Amino acid sequence: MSDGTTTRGTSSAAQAGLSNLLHEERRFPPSAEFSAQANGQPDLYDRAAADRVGFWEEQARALHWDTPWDTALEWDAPFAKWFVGGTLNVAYNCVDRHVEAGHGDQVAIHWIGEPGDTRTITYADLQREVAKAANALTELGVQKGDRVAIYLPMVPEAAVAMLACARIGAPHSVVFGGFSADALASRIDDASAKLVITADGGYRRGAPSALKPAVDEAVARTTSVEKVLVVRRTGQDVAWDDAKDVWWHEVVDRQPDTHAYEPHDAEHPLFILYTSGTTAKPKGILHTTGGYLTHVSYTHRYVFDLKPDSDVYWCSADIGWVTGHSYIVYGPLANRATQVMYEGTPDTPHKGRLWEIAQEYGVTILYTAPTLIRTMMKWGEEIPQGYDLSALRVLGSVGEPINPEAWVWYRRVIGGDRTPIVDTWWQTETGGLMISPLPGVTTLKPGSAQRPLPGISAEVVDDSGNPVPNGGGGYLVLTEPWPGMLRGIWGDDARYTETYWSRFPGRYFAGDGAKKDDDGDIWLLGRVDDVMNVSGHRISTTEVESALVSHPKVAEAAVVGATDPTTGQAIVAFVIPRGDAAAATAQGDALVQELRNHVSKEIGPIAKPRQILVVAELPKTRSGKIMRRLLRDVAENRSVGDVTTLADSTVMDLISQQLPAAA
Ligand code: 6R9
Repeated sequence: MSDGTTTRGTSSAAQAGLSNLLHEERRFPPSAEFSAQANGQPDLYDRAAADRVGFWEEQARALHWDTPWDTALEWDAPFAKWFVGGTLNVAYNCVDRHVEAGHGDQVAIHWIGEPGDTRTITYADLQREVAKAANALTELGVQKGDRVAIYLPMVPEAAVAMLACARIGAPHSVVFGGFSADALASRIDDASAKLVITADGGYRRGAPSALKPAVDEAVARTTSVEKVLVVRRTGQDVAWDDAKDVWWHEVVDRQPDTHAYEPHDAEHPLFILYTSGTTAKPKGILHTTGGYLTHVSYTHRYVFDLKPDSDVYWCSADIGWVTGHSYIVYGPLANRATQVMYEGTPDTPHKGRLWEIAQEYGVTILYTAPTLIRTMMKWGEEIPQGYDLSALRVLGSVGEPINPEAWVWYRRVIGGDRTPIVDTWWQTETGGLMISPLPGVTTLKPGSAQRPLPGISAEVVDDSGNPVPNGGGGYLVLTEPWPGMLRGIWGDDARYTETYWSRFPGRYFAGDGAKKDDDGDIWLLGRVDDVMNVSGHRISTTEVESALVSHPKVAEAAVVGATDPTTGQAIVAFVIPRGDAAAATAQGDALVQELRNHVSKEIGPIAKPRQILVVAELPKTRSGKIMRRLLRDVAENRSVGDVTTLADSTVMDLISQQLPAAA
C-alpha cells in the first residue's frame, strides 16, 4: 500500500493490504490510559439493558427541569411521548445554567471566518446574545409556536438564532445556505414560516457568496413571511424592502441583554429539519424538546468522551444539517463544551487549513465525514503531517459508511496511531447517535459502527422481518422507541407511518442495509436502494467501493447497479485515481483491467465490475453524499436526471465528456 496502512495491521489480510468489508480483521483495543479516564464504562450497557426507560430517565436528570415529568414514556406506536408532564427550556440548559454555575468566562465558541477574522464567545457572551435575539424575535412578532426559517452561513448568529427560537418556543427550520431559492421557498411554504433569518452573504472559497437574493426570491413566491432579519457578514450590496427587511445589528443590538425564559413542555416542537426521501417532496422531520436534548447531550458526553474543563471540540459539519443541530449546537452546548466553529471550505486559502486551525486551537476531539477524510487522502498525508495534531484524542466519523482504508488512514495520519475512532451511525430522523463504539470500552473494527449505544435497541432483519443470525445480512431496524426519535413528518402523519413503520410493523425501518458479523457487530452497507442484486447475489455498493479504494491507485470510488439483461443488475464503477496515478487515466484499459481483477480478488468474481469508468470528480450533494441515481443514469445510458441538489452541477457534464464512446 502506498500510504503505509499495513504497518500496524494485526492480521495477515492487513499485511497484504486487503480490506474489503468481509475480510477486515484489524482490531484496535482501547488503551489502558484512555479507558481509565473514559466517561463511558462497560456497566452502561448492563444498566441500560436492566431497565431501558429508567436508564433514559437517569440521562434526563443531567438536564435542568423546571417541572419533573410524571411518565417517562408513553408509547402509542408509532407515536412516542417522552418525559410527559415535564417542562424545561433548551436555551437555559445550553447557556444560562453554565453561567449560573460559575462558567461564564469559559469559551463556548472559537469562531474562525474564512478570510481569517475570528470571534471568541464565552458562555456569558452567548447568554447576552441569545437574550437580545429572543427579545428581538418577540419585538418582530414571533410568538411561541410560530415557525422561523434560518438561512445563514456558518456564523455565530446561526447558533444564537437557533437558541433564541428554542428559548421562546418558536420551532426553527434551518435551511442549508447552499440550497437554492426554490428549495428555500418550498421549505418556507411547507412550515408556513413567519420570519426568515438570513445574512447578506457568507465567505466560500475565498469570495463573498450572496444569500439575500435567494431569500428575496423565495419570500416573493410564498405568503407566510412577515419579516426578514438580516445579519451583515460580507457587507455586499443587498436589495432592501423597507416593509419586510430589518438588519440584525439594528434590531438585535439595541435589545436588553437579559430575558426571562418560559419553561416549555417536554413535547413542545423544537425544530423541523427537511431531508430528502424517495419522492421529490422533502420530508419535514419534527423533533421536540426534552427527549431530544436528553439524547443528544447523553450521546455527546459518552461517545466523544467530552471533558468540559479541558477539551476543545470541533464538529466540521454545517449547521444546516442534523449533525450541526445535534453536535454543534444542542449536544455540545448542553454539555458546556468549548468548541471551534469554522465558516469556510477546507482548502481556502490552502489545503492545510483545517489542520492549521486544529493546531492553533489545540483541538482534542474532531468529528467529520468520510468524504472529507478521503479528500485529505487524495491531497496527500504530507499536508496534515506539517501540523502538530498531538492534542487530538478522539476522532469521529458520520454520514456514510467509512471504508476501512479511510478509517485506518484517519487514525494513523490524523490520530497519530493513538486516538479511538467512533464511527457513528444515525439519521436526521433519529435526532442523535444510535450505533457507535464507546471510546475506552469498545475494541474497534475499522469500517463497522459496531453496537447500538446503551439505551438503543437495533436489529438486522431479513425480508420477512426475522432477525438474521450472526454472519447474516438484511435491513437495519430500530426495535424500541428512543428519546431523540422524530415525532413525525411536519403536517403528514400518514407519510410518517408509511415511510418508517409499515415495512416491518411495530419497528422503525431506517432504509439502510446492514450485516451482523460473527461477533454480532453491525456493519452498515448503505441505503437499501444502493444494494445491488447480481445474478441473485446481494452485493453492497459499499463493499465494492471499499475494495476499489483499497487499491493503491484509487482515491475515491462510487459504484452503482445497472440493469443488465443477463445478470439482472451489473456492477458499474466510477473511480477517481490517486494523486500520482492521475497519469493513470492515460493508462486507460490497463488500469481498468487491473482494478476489475483487484475487486474480483478482494470480494469474489461475482463482484467484478462489468465496467469501470475513470473520472475526475463524482457527483455529490452539498452534504457530501454521492448521488448514485445520476451515476445510474450514466451507467444505463439514459439522459441524466434532476441535478438541482448537486453541490456542483457541472460535474455530470464533465463525467459525460469523459465517457468512452462505447464502454
Ligand atoms: C447523520 C446523518 C442518514 C443516512 C443513514 C445512512 C448514512 C450516516 C453513517 C451512515 C454508515 C455511518 N449514514 N452515518 N452510514 N455509517 N456512520 O448523516 O444524517 O443526513 O439524515 O443521513 O446517512 O445511510 O441512513 P442524514
